[in-house]
Amino acid sequence: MPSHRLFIGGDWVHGSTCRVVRNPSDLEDVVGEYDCGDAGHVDLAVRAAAAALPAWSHSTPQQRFDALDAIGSEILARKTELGTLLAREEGKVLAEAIGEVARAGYIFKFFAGEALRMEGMSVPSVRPGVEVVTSREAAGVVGLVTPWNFPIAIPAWKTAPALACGNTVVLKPSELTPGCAWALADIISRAGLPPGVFNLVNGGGDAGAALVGHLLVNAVSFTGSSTVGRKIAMQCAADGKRCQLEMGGKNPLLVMDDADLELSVACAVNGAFFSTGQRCTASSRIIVTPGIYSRFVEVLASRTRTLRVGHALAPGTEIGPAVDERQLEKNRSYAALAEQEGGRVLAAGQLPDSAHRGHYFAPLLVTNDMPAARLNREEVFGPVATVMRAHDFDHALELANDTPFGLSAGICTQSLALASRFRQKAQAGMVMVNAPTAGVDYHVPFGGAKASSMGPREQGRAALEFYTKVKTHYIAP
Ligand code: UN1
Repeated sequence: MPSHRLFIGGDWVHGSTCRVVRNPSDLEDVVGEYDCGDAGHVDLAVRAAAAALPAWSHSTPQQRFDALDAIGSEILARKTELGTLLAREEGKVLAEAIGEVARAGYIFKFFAGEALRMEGMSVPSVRPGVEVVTSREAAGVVGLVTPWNFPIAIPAWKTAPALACGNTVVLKPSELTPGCAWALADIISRAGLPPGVFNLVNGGGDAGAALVGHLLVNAVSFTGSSTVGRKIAMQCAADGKRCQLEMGGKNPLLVMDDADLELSVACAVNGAFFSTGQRCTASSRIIVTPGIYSRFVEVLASRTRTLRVGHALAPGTEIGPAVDERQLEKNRSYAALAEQEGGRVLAAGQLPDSAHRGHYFAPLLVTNDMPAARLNREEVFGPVATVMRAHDFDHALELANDTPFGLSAGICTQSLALASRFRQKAQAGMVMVNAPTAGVDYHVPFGGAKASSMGPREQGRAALEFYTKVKTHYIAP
């Protein structure tokens, strides 16, 4: 099988090493071989992007619209094929994987339109006869560093606004999921963009660090761990680059006495366990008030036990494998904390018969009422959720906000008053009422409070704040 190359300056070029990706559902299926680049490849890609910037940043909005719209159409037309690739590569169950690919397609279509709407303002000047207007210009060469858990949607939601605003791009996706990024690059390579406008360098942390630290890169957008995100923030501050960071979450889902039982269980199962818990928006702390506690826990526990864990491509699978051995071990080490930290296992899912053949981990539901427990503070990134008992709404809110993170927060209640208080007081960038904490629209701002995010929001029109610079023009008669 020929290895898939890097895309630099409009050419497919060899990397320095090669990575064989295996399907985490069975460890046998070879998804593909992908070249990985090093700092030298990153340098070539950034230089190609810098050379392409003057022309692309002055291309017509129509040209950018046409390219992005065509990319979106192609992604949508191939959503089943690409969804299958995603499921094989990352282990996301097929229906969710196809949904993610469709999301990527719609993101390109949404940002195609934004290329036509890079609006400025006209403001009366304080000086007589002077006219003041603002316009938006491309931020420059942007470095995009993306994670494995949404291996096509996140590259799409950074690349599409970047290109729409006239930036040129170097994408460095996670080394665990180079296949989806490669497929996206392949589609982009056929969309008629000038060479160097979009570049792909698959690779590991060294390639990412080279990209972030490259002096010709003007802006860095990153989604991933807090540890790496903070290093990137420091590097960008030292270099004077703008940066946008989307990091972890420890998202609470509140279940109030008056909540609809079935709906709250569905929200908890979806938020905590779907996508194998591998979402920064996962509901990892489920906070429940006394009037519904025992009924809710009983139904949620029985649903947890019957979740179908298995091969991501098998019909009926609800929970796929962990992405790799490292994540599987991480899940296991947090599972071991359940009892060590004084909690109790409420329910565990069933492993499939073929569990030894993939990175499978059974969903785990644990009680732990201690806000200081590691299970209530640290992001697991696996299908592990704690159930916490709250005395009442105020206590539930206090527990919900007692975390360094602040990405997403949900409440299940039939009370408009409680929902409103929660929407006002939750320390989170996204608030969900009677909906899971995970699963967001593609055309509205995405991002968190506190340690979850830094810099301007992603997605929707808010993304333009990051990918453009404002210029103010004073025109005297
Ligand atoms: C979603 O919940 O629909 O890495 C998207 C993540 C987020 C994306 C979540 N950046 O999980």
